[in-house]
Amino acid sequence: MRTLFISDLHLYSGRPDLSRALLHFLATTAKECDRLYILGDLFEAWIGDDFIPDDLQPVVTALNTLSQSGCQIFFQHGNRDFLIGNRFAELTGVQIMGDSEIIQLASGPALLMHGDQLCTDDQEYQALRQQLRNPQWQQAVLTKSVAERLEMAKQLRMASETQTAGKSTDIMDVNQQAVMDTMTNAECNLLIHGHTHRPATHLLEGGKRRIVLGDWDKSGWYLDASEQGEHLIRFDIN
Ligand code: LP5
Repeated sequence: MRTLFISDLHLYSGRPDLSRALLHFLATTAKECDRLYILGDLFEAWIGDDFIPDDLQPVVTALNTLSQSGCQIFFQHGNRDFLIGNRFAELTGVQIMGDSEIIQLASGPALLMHGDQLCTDDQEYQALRQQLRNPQWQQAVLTKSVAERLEMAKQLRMASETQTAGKSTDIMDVNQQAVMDTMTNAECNLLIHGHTHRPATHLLEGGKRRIVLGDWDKSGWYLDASEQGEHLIRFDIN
């Protein structure tokens, strides 16, 4: 069985090259796999399934085509697209997973997360996350007009850009103790996540491994998992 993982594509109208790269990836590499896991931040900012920008429609169609062809596609929310919901799932054929899920790979169980939950030193972010992930808050937000939600997303992005510029890179990385505790509680020796945009394979104490997916920018990244092991692959976006 071949399983692929991607995350942090941050698709939006300003980067049509990233959408093109994903369409190519879905029609070629992903077409050959059995399962595709998207571990969050597929989109730069998702304000609700009732607003799908025209230039992102081909992505929706391509996901649907791939899932119809027999590849199972799974999606985990990221900190940019936590409002993706059931309508998106229906349109694309993707299955929405929980924020922390264990799956079986040939090498054993693997814990999948977006990764933002593990940045526990970033207390301002964790406080914001609690609010943004609150179901009552989300329901109230989704009753607002598209224009209001676009404005809220803009304000949030501006606040985040200002704040992250003043934070140390250590604070914005995962907390090592949180990683070890989370893996131990899940009884998994392999953790796969994105969010930090620091692609790498980390060998940890006790034979544990943490694989970090890369964001798509000048390069794209995917993890290829099969009976031959797990391989983090980089490719040129163009
Ligand atoms: O996203 P990134 O990688 O730049 O930074 C993240 C953390 N920031 C976020 C915020 C997102 O970028 C905002 C995304 C908005 C898109 C979806 C909106 C849909 C809902 C709204 C309307 C429908 O996740 C950043 C982390 C960083 O990762 C590293 O882990 O540090 O966290 C912050 O910067 C949080 C700040 O420290 C605290 C921000 C306080 C914000 C106050 C809100 C003001 C405006 C409110 C308007 C609703």
